[in-house]
This record gives sequence, C-alpha cells and structure tokens, in this order.
Amino acid sequence: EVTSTFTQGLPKAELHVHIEGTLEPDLKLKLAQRNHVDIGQTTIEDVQKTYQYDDLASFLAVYYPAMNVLQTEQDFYDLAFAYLQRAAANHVRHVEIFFDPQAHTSRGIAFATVINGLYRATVDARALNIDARLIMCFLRDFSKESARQTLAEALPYKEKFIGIGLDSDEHNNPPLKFARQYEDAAAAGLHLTAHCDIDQKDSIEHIRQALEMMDVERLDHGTNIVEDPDLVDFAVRHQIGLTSCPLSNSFVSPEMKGQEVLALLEKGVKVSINSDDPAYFGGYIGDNYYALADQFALTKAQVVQLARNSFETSWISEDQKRLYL
Ligand code: ES4
Ligand code: ZN
Repeated sequence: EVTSTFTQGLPKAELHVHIEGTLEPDLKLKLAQRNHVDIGQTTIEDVQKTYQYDDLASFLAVYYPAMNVLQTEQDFYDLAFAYLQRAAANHVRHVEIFFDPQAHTSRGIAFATVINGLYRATVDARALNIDARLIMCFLRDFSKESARQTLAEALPYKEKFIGIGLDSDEHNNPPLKFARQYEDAAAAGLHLTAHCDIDQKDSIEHIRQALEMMDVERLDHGTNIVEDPDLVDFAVRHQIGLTSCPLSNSFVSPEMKGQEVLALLEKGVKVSINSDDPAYFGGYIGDNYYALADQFALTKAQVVQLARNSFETSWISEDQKRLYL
C-alpha cells in the first residue's frame, strides 16, 4: 500500500547526505569542462559508466578523485543548489548536509572557498521552502593532527555550520581517535554526530565509544547497535538518532538492513531514512524510503514514524520542530 508517490510526497528531514556524493555525471562533466580538468571521459554516458563499485574501497576510489572538478566557490554553490532542488522535489523540508573540507583543502582548495559556496546555496534554499544547514565531517583515515588543524580553520566560520561528523574509512579508525576534537567542538556550541558504518570490524566498540565517551547525539548508520541490548537501551533513553541509508547499504553489503531498521523502530529507537551519496547509490531520499518500504512491506504508519523520527532527531530548535511534528 506504500507507493513511491507517497514516499516522495511525505514531508521529511534529511540528516545523512554527503554533498560530494550528490555530484551527478552531468554536473561532473560540466564542471570538468568549465575548469579544464581532464576526468578521462567526455560524455555523460561514459561518466555514468565509471559509477561502478561493489564495496566501500572501490566506491571511495571513484568518489575522491571526482572531487578534482570542484575548484571555485561557484562550483560548490552549484553542487549544493542542484542537490537542494532535488531535495525540494522529494519534499525535504529540513536538511543537514555533510561536507568533507579535508577532501578539498588536501588538494589546495581554501576552506573559505568550500564553505562560502555551500553556505550561499543553503541561504538560497529558503526560496525552495527548505531549511538547509551544514555539518563538517573529519576524514577519519586522516591524522588527528589534520583534524585539529581543520577544526582550527573552521571555528572562525562556526556561524555557518551547526555540527561535526566523522566519515570515510572506519577500519582501524575508531571514534576515540578524535575525542579531543569532539570535546573542543562541543565547547564551541556545535552538535556532534559520527558514522558507525554497518558491519565494520569493532562496530559495537565504536558505537560504545561514540555514545558513552564522546556524547554524540546521533549515529550515522549505526544499525549494528541492534546486537547489543544495553546500547539499544541507552539509545532509547537518550533519544539518539540513527540515520540509516538503505540504498547505500545495498551497495556495500548484501542487504539494506531492513530487518534491523524494523527491529529498532519496534524498540523505540529514533531511526530515520536517508540517501548518503544519492548520485552514486541509485536514488534520492524518496527512493530510499520506497526501496525499504517495498522490500520489507512497511506499513504507512511505519513510514510516517520514520519521517517523524527525522524531524525529532534533527538539530532544529524545539519551536521549529513543532511546525513539522
Ligand atoms: C561514504 Cl558510503 C561512505 N562511507 C564512508 N564515508 C563516506 N563518505 C561519503 N560516503
Ligand atoms: Zn555517510
């Protein structure tokens, strides 16, 4: 009974989307030509053919090199505004967008270029009826010294983003590696989240560190928590948001983790549905809701609860939340 028209039209918040993961083949090609960057392909179809991977490593090997086409403030604006238009078509009313400054500063692009372009797009999103905010992520496979330096560069811009996150390759890069940066960011009034990807080595230990030792408010993915009843209990008591991404899951694992999402919903964990890297994983947020609902026979009530959870675990003010709930 849940149709794609229903999942597309449902008002929702998106809490887990990487702006660099919204780079569609047509925009990639356009920016490559505009900036005279050789990406090895000259047609949209040929760029599309490179969007192929079957695990995290092969995905990241396509993902990071693609960023070379992003050079100017206008490029970052165009990337973000194109995403926001698609989000509007998916009835996203509020979005908290991840960006990876180190993926850009490490290739010589100034932090200001990145954040000013993205921020300007979030301001213009008001005209699309979307409240858009930014979350700065640290690349966890870079050093903690690099994270320290990135936070120092970012703090003068702290009015332009609302929180910090942690992404990229989790293998042997536990949350606690960045404990000091999380402490400093919290002291600066920023919100805290961290990726705890599905089925990682040390998944439960990483979730425990993030929740119990670093006071994160959300876990990105985080659905392995279902294996540990005490941590599930903690997540329910502290209203921790879990941002699951079904289509992304099905690229890096044999399944989209629907049973885990349903079990967590049943236990009262505030899990939401999100798109992660929609240009790379075959769909925007409405498609993610629909794929999950279709494959796991979700009821409309369950789909509505997932959308409610997205607003409840968002970082908008309590006053603003009342408008959506
Ligand atoms: C990511 Cl799928 C995935 N995993 C880890 N880090 C990421 N950054 C963007 N997409
Ligand atoms: Zn992610």
